[in-house]
Amino acid sequence: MTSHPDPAPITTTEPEVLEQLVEAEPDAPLVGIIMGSQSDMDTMQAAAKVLEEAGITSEIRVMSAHRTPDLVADYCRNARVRGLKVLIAGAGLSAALPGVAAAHTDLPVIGVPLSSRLSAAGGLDALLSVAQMPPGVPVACVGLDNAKNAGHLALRILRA
Ligand code: RP5
Repeated sequence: MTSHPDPAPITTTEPEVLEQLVEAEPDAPLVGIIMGSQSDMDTMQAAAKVLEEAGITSEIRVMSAHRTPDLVADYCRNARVRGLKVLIAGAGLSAALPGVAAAHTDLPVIGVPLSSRLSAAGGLDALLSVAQMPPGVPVACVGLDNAKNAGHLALRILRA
């Protein structure tokens, strides 16, 4: 049997605590939406729209697991203490961003594989990169370019 190191301990936010947080800082973002390139923005904004329509504040940042790795690590390591509850991460090609985000935080990470113009296989490369995470470091992978579902899943997590 193969053994894997234990993942970081999981902590949960009670719904009442979430409500108190929203009441205390109504405009504080609860969801961080990150993406590997400015070219991902049009697709990823669908997640922010779903959240906005539900009255949930999000923030959007461009950062790349390959081009700006230190920025990604800093952002994800500080996400919980800044009050974020869920991260949504979109990337195309060798889409490392969602997995790297999950490596640096124990918040739930929703990955959005994106069909880049340079994809070798119509986005399948990104889909597999996001979905095929090693045991203990989960990423919830939605469908190709389906940032809208990432927004809906984030809402369900916040309301769980
Ligand atoms: C990925 O490479 C990005 O997430 C984007 O989907 C893709 C292409 O990036 P650009 O060349 O448009 O910046 O890292």
